[in-house]
Amino acid sequence: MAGLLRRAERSPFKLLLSMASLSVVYCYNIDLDHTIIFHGPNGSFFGYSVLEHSHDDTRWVLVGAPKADSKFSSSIKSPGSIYKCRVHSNPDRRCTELNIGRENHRGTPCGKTCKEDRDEEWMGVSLARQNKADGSVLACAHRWKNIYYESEYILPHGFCSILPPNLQANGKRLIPCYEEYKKKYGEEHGSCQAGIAGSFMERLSGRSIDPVLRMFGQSISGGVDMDKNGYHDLTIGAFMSDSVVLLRTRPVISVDVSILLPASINITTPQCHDGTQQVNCVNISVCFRFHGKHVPGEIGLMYSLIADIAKKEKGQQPRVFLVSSGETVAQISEKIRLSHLEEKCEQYLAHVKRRVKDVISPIVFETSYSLEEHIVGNEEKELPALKPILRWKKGQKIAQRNQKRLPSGTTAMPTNLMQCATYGVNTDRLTPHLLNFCSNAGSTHMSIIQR
Ligand SMILES: [Ca+2]
Repeated sequence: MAGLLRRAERSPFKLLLSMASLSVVYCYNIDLDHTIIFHGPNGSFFGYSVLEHSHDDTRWVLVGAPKADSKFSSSIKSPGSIYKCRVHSNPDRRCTELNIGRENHRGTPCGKTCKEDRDEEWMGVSLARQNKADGSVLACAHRWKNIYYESEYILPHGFCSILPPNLQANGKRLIPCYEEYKKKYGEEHGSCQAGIAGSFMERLSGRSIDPVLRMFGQSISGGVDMDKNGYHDLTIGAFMSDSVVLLRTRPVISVDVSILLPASINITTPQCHDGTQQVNCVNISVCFRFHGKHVPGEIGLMYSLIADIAKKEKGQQPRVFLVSSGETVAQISEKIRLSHLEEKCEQYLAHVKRRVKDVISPIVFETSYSLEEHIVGNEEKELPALKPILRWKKGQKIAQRNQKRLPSGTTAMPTNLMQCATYGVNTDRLTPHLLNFCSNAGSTHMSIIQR
């Protein structure tokens, strides 16, 4: 631990980010390239506690600095303070001390047998909020003392303030361990003290956060969408370097891909010409669309269309070839740009090889894709839109094989090939087949059945 802290002092952010990257295993869509860092006074333990707060459409990072001086309590010795740091419209990442309406002299009455001593009270040792939007904030100082019986006893009751959601100075005071005329502690004292210093930490232990991260930034706060991109973000304190880091969450998008093929082709009259002779051919449409929350601008998608992938996977020659710039190829790679929910389709032509031996096994087209650039017009410099990532299901390839979109209630079987299906050839109802000897309507033909 000592070694860790020494390293932290030398290069606090590198260490913090390397630790944060450990947690990427769990939070794979946390962005580490556009961190927002707030700093506090040196040696103030700024970041000992942190809290994401939202009020009236404004987002704040609240930071406890329990060893700070307070400008609102200048005659008190380092009582600690709470800072508020605005997320938007704050290019300099400035934080200002919150006036929580405390007294500025020793011995202020706080009850019938209560006089407060705020010297080094550790205000900001813990911060918590009501679990709802626009909730109140609880800020505590566990070393606050009652000096009413000063000559006999000093009673370190601890003190909390309940701050209103608008963070104004008219909060409620709370001295949970104080009882009138009581000079000594009973058994219950331990638990009320724990409530002051430990409420936040108890809440933390319930979270499944990387233990290494917690060891470094003992404070962490989440659950609020700090940059309004539709996803909750994470704020981590690094009090040994008097800093707090806001890590934003990248949008997650899903891409819908459809590969559309005709219902069948009649091979008795080849429709295309390959330069030397007539060949059978098929038109293919590949359509793309993406959806996700709050993805402005356009995304670039790199994709490949592969013909007869099942044969290719077996190391065999494909039976159909895609036509690209006058050449026949087994695979085409291209790029497309899409905006949110906009569907774009590309048309391709494939030639069926002459004298195909295997006319039974299905012909499968596959499109694989990956995310390229994210283009946002009028880029906001302060909180730039984060590049989305593709939703990735465990064990799933980012690819789509041909399926036909059908009007609901219909079956996909082409009617003129029903008889072929009864031969038991077309068992895989989702893939097209090359078939022959389908004697339907008295003619022998070779077909691609599309399901
Ligand atoms: Ca967010």
